[in-house]
Amino acid sequence: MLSIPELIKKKRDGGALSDEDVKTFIQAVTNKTIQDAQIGAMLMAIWQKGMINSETETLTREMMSSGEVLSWPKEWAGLVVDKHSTGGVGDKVSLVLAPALAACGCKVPMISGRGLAHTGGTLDKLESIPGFNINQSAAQILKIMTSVGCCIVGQTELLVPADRVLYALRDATSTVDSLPLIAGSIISKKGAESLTALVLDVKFGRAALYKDLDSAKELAQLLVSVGNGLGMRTAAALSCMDGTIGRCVGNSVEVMESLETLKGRGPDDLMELVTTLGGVLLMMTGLVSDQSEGRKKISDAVIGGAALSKFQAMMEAQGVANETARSLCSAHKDAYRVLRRAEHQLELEASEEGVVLDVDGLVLAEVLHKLGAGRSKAGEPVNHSVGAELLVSLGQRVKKGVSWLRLHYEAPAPTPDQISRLQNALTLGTNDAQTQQKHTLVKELLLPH
Ligand code: IUR
Repeated sequence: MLSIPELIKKKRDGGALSDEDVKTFIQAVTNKTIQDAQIGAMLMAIWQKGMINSETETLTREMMSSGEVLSWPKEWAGLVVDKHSTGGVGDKVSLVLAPALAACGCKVPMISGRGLAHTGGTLDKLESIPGFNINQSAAQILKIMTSVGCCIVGQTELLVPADRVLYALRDATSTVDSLPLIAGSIISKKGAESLTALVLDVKFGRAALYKDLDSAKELAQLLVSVGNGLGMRTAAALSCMDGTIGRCVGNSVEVMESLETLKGRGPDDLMELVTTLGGVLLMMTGLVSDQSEGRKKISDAVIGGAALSKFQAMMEAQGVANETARSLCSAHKDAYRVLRRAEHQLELEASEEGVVLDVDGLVLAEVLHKLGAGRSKAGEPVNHSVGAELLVSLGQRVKKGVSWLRLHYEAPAPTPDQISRLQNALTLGTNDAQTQQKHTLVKELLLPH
């Protein structure tokens, strides 16, 4: 058996790790017999030299079985589903889709992640709700799945522990955008959920990890192949991530927008992703006969309030006080007072009159990350109240001086340079014709045969 330094050297020099090598590395990560510096070195070697498909599959299997693999009552056969995204800006799809799928009769044991690089993480968003506990044991997950039908939890010491360690260190070592590491991370969590069907939202564009459609497609194909290899029916959507999904970016403000969506007042782009991805999953379970029936069923669950009831029940089952959960889900205008609001707000104004042609989601995400919405060291806390709300829509004509962005911040305050970067994230033009055609985010679906 090779030692850890020998394994790092083998990968660093471009060799393919054997099944035994991968097992040795993942076991050392899980048992904490390896130094963080050695893990970082191996991650960088994998980032630089890549992995052949069979190595990636072994990595994924070993990560999956580094902890418990969940099992379900046999009556749920065919109904256990999930979706996972490669990371976006303002990407709150999981918060709406998990309860919507549960309302349609599916079981959704979603193991999510924290923010990675500039992208937001579902777990960080949920933790802005006072009391929400993302750490749940396998027995508690089964209980919540039985009573509610969905839960959103994190990796723990017992559940995909290898991903918990690698995920945090990838963020800290700039090794997030590696095909085998992404596949290992996402598919190991989904494998541990013992799913019937999985849909992946693979992002491309300015604010995505992979900017061009071709590289994103390569990632989507790898994820689909590793997912199918682990026995899940796996599909993928390629969706554009140039701007923001919806109007809110940041942890607390995204929870508010998710709740607005669950109350039937969601933005079109978010609803497009929720209904498309959900429609594919419902079709894969056989609960509906085609995608359009699936989309309609998901949309009805969101618009009609059934998904909101599931979200409320999920919050209560995951530790949120009944009164808090009820208040967040009520129609009352003060519903969101239980979420902490940042001490300071700053509205940025349009510097000229024009039509909104573009908002750069990457710039927004990077500035918010620096203001505390994301972390630059593993384990660092995030400031849930930091965020931004877009006050204009694409194609809207705005007058000079109109507020287009509301920034929520505490310490540190935005620097003049950050404010000017934000101002430059807005592109105004004179030509409405350029924005006349309605954009759809999902460009391509890779469906199982
Ligand atoms: N989500 C994950 O769980 N893991 C990853 O590597 C990415 C998104 I990128």
